[in-house]
Amino acid sequence: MSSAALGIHPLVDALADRIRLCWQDLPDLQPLEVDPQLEAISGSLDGEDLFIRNELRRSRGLRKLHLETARLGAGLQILHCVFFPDPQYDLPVFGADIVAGRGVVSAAIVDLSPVGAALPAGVTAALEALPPRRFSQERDLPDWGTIFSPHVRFVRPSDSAEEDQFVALVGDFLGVIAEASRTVPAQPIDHPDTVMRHQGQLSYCRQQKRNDKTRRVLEKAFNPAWADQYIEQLLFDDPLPLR
Ligand code: BLA
Repeated sequence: MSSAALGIHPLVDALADRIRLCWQDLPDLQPLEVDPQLEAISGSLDGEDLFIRNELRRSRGLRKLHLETARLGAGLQILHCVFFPDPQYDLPVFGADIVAGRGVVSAAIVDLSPVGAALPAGVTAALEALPPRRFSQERDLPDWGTIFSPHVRFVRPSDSAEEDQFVALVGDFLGVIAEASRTVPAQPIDHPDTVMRHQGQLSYCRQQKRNDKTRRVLEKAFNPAWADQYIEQLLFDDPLPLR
């Protein structure tokens, strides 16, 4: 069956394809095991079926590449993607989230988020050199959104041209992190900068877990204990302790 027939919003589909394509550009791309119970999940919410698919990889400097696509009945589609850096590398967190309902995308967000005081200088320079991309409707960040960089884009794409722009924008950001991860040196595990980036990533995960909207969907579709475990272990798991 086609994606349209399955009720997948074309933006969710196009963006998932673009992200999978960009994975191929990452240095030393490797598989990362997904708990078989979490690879394809079914639940139900308000009498509608919920399907979730999880794909994981890792690559040089990035401890976990996660792409989640979810569909709830005919009404709600979600794309969630986070690349978590290995704290030994001076790399930002890549994050993207799209929430679409009944043919309309209500939220489309993408960022390269710092895990230190600011983004690495090379990443900032690369972001500043990107082509301008305009959207007619910008959205305000929630109060937990202090983790995002000054380059974050949070928009409601108003038509298919703006949806295409958003896919291109995500491609731009993925190109920046791919290039940075090819060239960034590894630092020792006990280096003060590694320790700081580890702390920064813990804080990124802590703030993301304050997004009640994600939790509410998962709690209603499954149950609070399941949602909690899913958020803690798959969506925003903490980086391993530095011994
Ligand atoms: C918003 N996220 C939302 C919304 C829903 C979800 C229903 C509200 C839509 C809206 O405000 O229009 C739901 N998102 C989910 C679910 C998953 C998910 C169930 O990812 C399951 C995996 N969220 C992220 C990441 C970012 C993110 C990585 O997971 C950013 C990099 C951002 N989502 C984000 C933001 C909002 C949002 C900023 C708006 C929150 C608000 O306005 O309060």
